[in-house]
Amino acid sequence: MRRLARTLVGLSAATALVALTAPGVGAHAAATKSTPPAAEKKQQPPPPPEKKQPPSAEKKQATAEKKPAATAAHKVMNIADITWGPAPAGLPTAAQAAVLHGDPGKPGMFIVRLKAPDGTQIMPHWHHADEHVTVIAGSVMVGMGPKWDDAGMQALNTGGHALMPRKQNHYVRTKGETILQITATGPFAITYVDPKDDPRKK
Ligand SMILES: [Cu+2]
Repeated sequence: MRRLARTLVGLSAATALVALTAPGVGAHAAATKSTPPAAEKKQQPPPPPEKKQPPSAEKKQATAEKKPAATAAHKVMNIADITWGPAPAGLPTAAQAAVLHGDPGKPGMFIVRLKAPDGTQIMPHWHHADEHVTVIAGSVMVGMGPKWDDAGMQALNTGGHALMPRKQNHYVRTKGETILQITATGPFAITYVDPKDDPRKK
């Protein structure tokens, strides 16, 4: 019994590690771990440190973890799984888009990827919501303000992140084939400072 209790302590301490290292199981556990700890605590009684066999303790935890997973389906997507389509109207026609999560046209958080060839420009524009831009591949030059100004642009490289606050005018130009990930809250729209720059009006 004493040996079992020690094993259990070791097991619970190791659980977090297993969640990070075990493939498949790890992805699921990592996703459910994002639930606020307080909420998780309410639903899940603290794991009894004694009397339980390791397998049943594990089973109990797995059952508890299924609850938050019901609100958002478990999803694993690699870059090869992404299906590209035409970019939404309002963006340069050379760009392609893929929705990873949510729907930019509806209320709520969404994640979209944009792929564009070298030299693609999105002229000064703004949005009604904060726009988080993460560079997945390639890089972009980013500028702020209502008028395009090469001298004021900053490089945002692969792996970089930028926040364009709501109503902040901004503009970008890709360097090399670039993939951007856009995270924002819908319904999302793009408004050009100069309507003549709007591809929908060309
Ligand atoms: Cu923008």
